[in-house]
Amino acid sequence: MRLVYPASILFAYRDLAALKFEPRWRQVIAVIKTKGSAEMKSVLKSLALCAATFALVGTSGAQERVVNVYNWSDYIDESILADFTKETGIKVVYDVFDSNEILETKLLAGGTGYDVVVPSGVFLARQIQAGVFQPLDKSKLPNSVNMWDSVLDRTATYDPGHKYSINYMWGTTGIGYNTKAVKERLGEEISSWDVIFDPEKLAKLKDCGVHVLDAPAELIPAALNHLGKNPDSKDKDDIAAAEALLEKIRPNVQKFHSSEYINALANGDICVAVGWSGDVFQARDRAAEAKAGVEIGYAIPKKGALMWFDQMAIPADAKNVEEAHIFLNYIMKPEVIAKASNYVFYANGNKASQPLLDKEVTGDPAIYPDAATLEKLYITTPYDARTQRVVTRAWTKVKTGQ
Ligand code: N2P
Repeated sequence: MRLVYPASILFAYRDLAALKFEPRWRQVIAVIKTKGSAEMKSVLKSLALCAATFALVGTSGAQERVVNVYNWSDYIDESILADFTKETGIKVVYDVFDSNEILETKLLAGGTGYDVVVPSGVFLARQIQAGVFQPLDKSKLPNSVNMWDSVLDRTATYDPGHKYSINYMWGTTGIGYNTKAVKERLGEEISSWDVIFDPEKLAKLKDCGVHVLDAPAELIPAALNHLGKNPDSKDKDDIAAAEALLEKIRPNVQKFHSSEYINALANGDICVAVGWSGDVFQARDRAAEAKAGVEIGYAIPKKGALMWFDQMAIPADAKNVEEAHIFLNYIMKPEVIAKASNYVFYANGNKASQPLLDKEVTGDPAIYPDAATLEKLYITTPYDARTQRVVTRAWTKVKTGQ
């Protein structure tokens, strides 16, 4: 148990300790020790014991409370972290990643040092099976009442009963593009995956720069969907067909990377990126701020796109479990998560936050999909270990050609 003593007591102890070393007090103590009555000596002993106790408790009480958070890059308004510390006294050590695979490798190895991590639902599901997380103490999460049924129903596929996770944000995997550069080369804006998966079309964009997410669990389903197959297929022949299609596009892809495309799009360094909805909108925002004439669009292609859910969970070996719960509960405050969504342009799973969202966010069907958009979105389920090996091999071949 950690005791936090009021500052006044700690200061009194500090003054007492300082007095002890004053020459005058040293003399008094020496006199009591040699000539004092038994009663005086016992008072002195109690005082010394008191001081020692305060010294011990004082040190641990002054220890900083902390929560170590590992989240996706470009995924929060950092003033939220400062506000959290101001409100709770808990410092946030915030670290970022841009790939579920990287997070998963760390989680499976254990001892990450993180107290809160944010895998996508598909990955969370198999990490739960692997015993990577601890069950949430729901009594410490009263703000769960703010969550949205429609997202809870979907995320229950990955975490039944939401025993281990809360939703942070959700979004889609589509195509971000420089409207002018694409129009110049293709004569039209982007509305279909053909632009990516038809090598002839993609070749026309090669000169202005193409990035693709380094996310096999999202690109293989996108390729399967384009081929008219089930995007969630685990069939190895289907995966081989997706691999063959992806290999054909590689010569026109400048980079497989999952976060550089935001600035690259915004600066006009690339003209197309298979990317995540909110990230592309952040690129659009950065481009507008730079006022260099770059305009960015985002397409959820007409044949469909992946809808994913990023879930906050607490690793089984987290050290600051109490603080992690306080953090999760804070994130579920409507005004906090609304601030986050307004900043990163991703939808969240918090119903009570909706009246606080900017119109630009709620009114955009590429962020909060309307019924027609929702119809086009598909979800996926986890790969079993064997299929995962096939997918990992396929992806290495796609990226390296070997
Ligand atoms: C944030 C990207 C998170 C979406 N930059 C991927 N799940």
